[in-house]
Amino acid sequence: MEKKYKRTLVTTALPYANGPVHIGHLAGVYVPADIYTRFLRLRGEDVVMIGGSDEHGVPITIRARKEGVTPQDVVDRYHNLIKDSFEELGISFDIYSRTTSDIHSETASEFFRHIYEKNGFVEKPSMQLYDPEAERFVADRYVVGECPVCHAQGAYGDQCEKCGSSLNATELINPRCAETGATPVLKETRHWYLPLENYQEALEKWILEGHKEWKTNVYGQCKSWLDLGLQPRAVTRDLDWGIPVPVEGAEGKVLYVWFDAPIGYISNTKELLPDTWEKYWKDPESRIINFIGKDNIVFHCIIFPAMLMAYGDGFQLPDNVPSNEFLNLEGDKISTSRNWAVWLHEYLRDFPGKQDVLRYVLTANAPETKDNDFTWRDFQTRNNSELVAILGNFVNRAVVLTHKYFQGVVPPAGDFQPVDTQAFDDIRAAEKSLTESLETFHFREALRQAMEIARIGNRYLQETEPWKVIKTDSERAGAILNVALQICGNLAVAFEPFLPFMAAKLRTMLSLGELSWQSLGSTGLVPAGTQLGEPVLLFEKIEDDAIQGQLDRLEATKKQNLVDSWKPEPQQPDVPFEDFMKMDIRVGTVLECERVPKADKLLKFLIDDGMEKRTIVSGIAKYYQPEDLVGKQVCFVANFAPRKLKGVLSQGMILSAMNPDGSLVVISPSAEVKPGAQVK
Ligand code: B3M
Ligand code: ZN
Repeated sequence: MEKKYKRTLVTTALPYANGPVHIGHLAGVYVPADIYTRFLRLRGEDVVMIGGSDEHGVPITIRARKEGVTPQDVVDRYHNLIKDSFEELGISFDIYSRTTSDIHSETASEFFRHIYEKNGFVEKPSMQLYDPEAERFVADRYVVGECPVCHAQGAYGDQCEKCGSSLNATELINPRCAETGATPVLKETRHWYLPLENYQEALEKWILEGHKEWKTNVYGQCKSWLDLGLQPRAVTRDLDWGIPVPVEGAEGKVLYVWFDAPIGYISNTKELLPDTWEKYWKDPESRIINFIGKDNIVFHCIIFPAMLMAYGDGFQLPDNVPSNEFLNLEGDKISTSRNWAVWLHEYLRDFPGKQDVLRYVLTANAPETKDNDFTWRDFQTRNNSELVAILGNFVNRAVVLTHKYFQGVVPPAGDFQPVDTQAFDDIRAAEKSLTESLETFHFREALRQAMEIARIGNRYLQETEPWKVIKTDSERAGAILNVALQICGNLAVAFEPFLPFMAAKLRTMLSLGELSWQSLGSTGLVPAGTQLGEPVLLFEKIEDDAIQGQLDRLEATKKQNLVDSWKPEPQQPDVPFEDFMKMDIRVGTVLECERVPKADKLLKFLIDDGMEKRTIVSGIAKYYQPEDLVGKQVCFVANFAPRKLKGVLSQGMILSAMNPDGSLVVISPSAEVKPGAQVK
């Protein structure tokens, strides 16, 4: 339900500090949250935007063990990298903190203790895998073994990466502890559970009846969880990295990362606003909006709200939890472990000064209602034919012409002619749906409407042709440019949430002061007589070689992944020795070698086989220059029935070995032998 509100708390999911952030994170959470927050600020609303790194949990310790460093080293490195790159992209957090801060561990501990003291948890024994060698409990992720589904070796206790099945560590065949190699045993442990079933009714009422306006993916996921019936959820773990469980008899136990992380929103608000944080969380006239990824929906819509209810004390539940679908990259799922991603810090290095281009492309192509694909070609096209050709071009024409004809001084407005009125009517229509789209978290559509204002500007100049009018009627030409500059002023407002770097440049060019969203549609944003700044280009064309560089890097990653994940094919069934003896494999010397016309894979060999000469065609043209093979000795199957390949009769087959990427290497004897020698 839309509610009247006085202030808004915007939170963004806390990224794990176990790696840099990539375009998937940006498109799903941070860019939309930033657009929304900037929009509210521009409207003059009271809004704070809260972010931070999630520094606990198994992903951090896995990374640390892999690299042989401490978890603290890992989170220090990535927290700073993530924080700096967000800032450079213009994600305008009021605070970006971290869950290893003192204020966070105090807040999270107090949160747990308060619920504990209200008897809000249930303490229960359970059986868990234990590493007898290291003498500690092991998380599912730390147990490896044979996948019970596809029988691949090296499946993790929580998931098989080969077939994608999600698993329980107890299902693995031949399980071993990843760290010590010991066979894990089941051992009794005790944990505290939040009895979610006690909140089932309240959650149903709040979401299913009260928040039908949430995005269908969010509402749908909540509904299916609720329909299944909620179960108690463990909120503590036997681990050594995390916030110690702050009650007696809990040695060696820490808070479950999904218990502590969302409390990070509260601690970070406290850190930002030590005196006034409570009104953002507890005043019914405040609104809380959680921007999250779709894999975090249940935690934000079911578990965290249940925690807040359990705590009580006036904590409000979120008003909306906007969540996008996933962004893919060049047709493939983004994956940190396969390095299949565009990393923000690398983008900023490779495309300096082009923060807005990424923000634009990720918004124009945002996976709002379905998974979407990021491609470098689309990135280039959107820059060159939209940002440069439509937005940049319009602003440039208006400002350059004003400099050319009026020394950069904004000429007076004339009496409006129908074409002028029409332009402003069109802008007001675009502005209306722009505002509505922003209010309802439809950022793609909002951006389209902002871009529509630039299109209106281009159409206006096309129709009014001030470069012609100036020859006969300089007053009217001035009035036309006045309108064009007012459209530029509108663009500076409309684009500020989306492309803040461009908007700042444009404001300087137009000598505009503080802007407000309410001035959108205005015909007097840039007063007559204003001296404009020097014209600067808002966007530059992106050339093919910059794009090719990115595509080459991805290609190299793909190859590397094939090599890394390569395993020998399983062995073929046994065959009798006589079958092998039927194959007549021999060594021959290459006398001639050339490409087969119109067949880009094939090479044609003339081979000295010790008897006569024979012709053999082989599909290795991609991997060899024909002249490099002349004089080499090769092995070939001599007794295949001859067959025609692209019109050439091939009398045998040259043997080669295949690399993980599919490339072929010809097999040669390790010392020279007589042509015709048999291979046995
Ligand atoms: N760190 C999961 C993620 O990065 C988790 C979000 C926490 S939000 C409180 O997707
Ligand atoms: Zn499997």
